[in-house]
Amino acid sequence: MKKECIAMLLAGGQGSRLYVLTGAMAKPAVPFGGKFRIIDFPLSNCTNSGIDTVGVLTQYRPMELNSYIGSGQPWDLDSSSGGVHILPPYMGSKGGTWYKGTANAIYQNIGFIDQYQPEYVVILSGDHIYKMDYSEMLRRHKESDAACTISVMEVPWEEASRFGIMSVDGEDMITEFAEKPRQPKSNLASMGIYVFSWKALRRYLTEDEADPGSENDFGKNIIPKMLADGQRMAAFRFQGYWKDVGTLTSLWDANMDMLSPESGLDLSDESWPIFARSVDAPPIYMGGDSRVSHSAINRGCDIEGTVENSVLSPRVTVEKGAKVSYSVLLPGVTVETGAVIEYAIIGEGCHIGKDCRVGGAPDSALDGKWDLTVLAPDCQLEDGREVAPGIMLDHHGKEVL
Ligand code: ADQ
Ligand code: ADP
Repeated sequence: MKKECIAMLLAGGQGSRLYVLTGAMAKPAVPFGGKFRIIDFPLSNCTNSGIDTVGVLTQYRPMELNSYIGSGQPWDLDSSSGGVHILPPYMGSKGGTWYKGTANAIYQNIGFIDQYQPEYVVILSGDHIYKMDYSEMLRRHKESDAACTISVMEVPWEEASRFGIMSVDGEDMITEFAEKPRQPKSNLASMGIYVFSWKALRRYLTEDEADPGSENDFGKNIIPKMLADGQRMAAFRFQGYWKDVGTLTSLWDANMDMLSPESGLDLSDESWPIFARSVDAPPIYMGGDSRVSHSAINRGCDIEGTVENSVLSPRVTVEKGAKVSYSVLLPGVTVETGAVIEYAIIGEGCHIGKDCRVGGAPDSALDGKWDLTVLAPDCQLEDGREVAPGIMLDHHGKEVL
């Protein structure tokens, strides 16, 4: 069946910079904001933008992601004429092969895309927190008669070398592009979100595969090649909140941003809902001595202690006299009596024993920069354990790094 536009969501990266949090699951499956997984954002954006056909390219530890996506019903992506399709790497007769770069992942799924004979393909990343109307980007693509449109935003100069960086002309058509340049010439950054005319992309993917020197990556190979060939490449300026949550600090930041409307990340906006597969759990219980402020608390939580400036996923228990502040607690964490958690990300199912001290306040000597404390899922801390700021523990409670 024919579709004007379909989306391909790259959800296969290892997410090694999230360390222990992605030991057992792909980055897009990591819980976010007490209620969501990271992948809820691009999937919901697709639905809200009127894209009803999405291929999700998985690779690294896909099980959790597969079962989370299921039939796609929470995002209204379970229609029989389109829907969400999980696309694992092709298993050849000699066993499985990993996708090489991001372009190779799409190349291996040309057959899937061709079924829909699309005019346009939107390429998305599985690790961004943002709300974007892809139909506006598609309009820009058509109006500028481009082969490729890249969504862009200005980033702080000191961060520019982490991104694809471009220069544009008076019409915002791209004139130069450099993937993660050491000496950035501008601070106009690629958000890694692309619209391609499928005919053009199909040809470039095929050519790129035939080049043994290529890393088969969009940013390193496909975009520079198209530009060098004089293809029309448009920039689409995005206004709004966007964060690549590929690092622990950025993941923590985005969770905190959710608590402050000034950040621009508003998840209560009914015109652009972010859908999630919700958990069945009893209502939140807050005991007589509980104190909760400036926090997001999800279902099934049982709070007897103090919670400030924190995000609590489902089924978190904070016992009497325990205190949690500036932290993100993933599902099923228990914090026993007298324990204190500050500036930390606590993995799923962790158990924090009585009177433990985990993390600490920012050191003013570090000029407002501090290291988060991070616990791997299922880590059990014995009573009274101290875990200093900036320490990461694996699921045995041993220090990592
Ligand atoms: P990076 O952030 O480095 O740069 P990249 O590692 O290419 O992005 O990953 C993009 C997405 O694809 C991620 O969601 C990742 O999980 C997924 N992915 C990676 N390899 C994959 C594979 N083989 N199969 C399936 N999925 C895979 C890109 C651009 C930059 C831009 C930034 C913005 O290259 O130009 O500035 O995104 O974040
Ligand atoms: P990070 O940069 O935090 O490691 P990414 O998700 O951006 O995380 O992935 C980094 C790179 O690792 C990607 O280019 C991806 O292709 C590669 N990669 C992902 N999974 C594997 C794997 N299982 N084996 C080898 N490389 C992988």
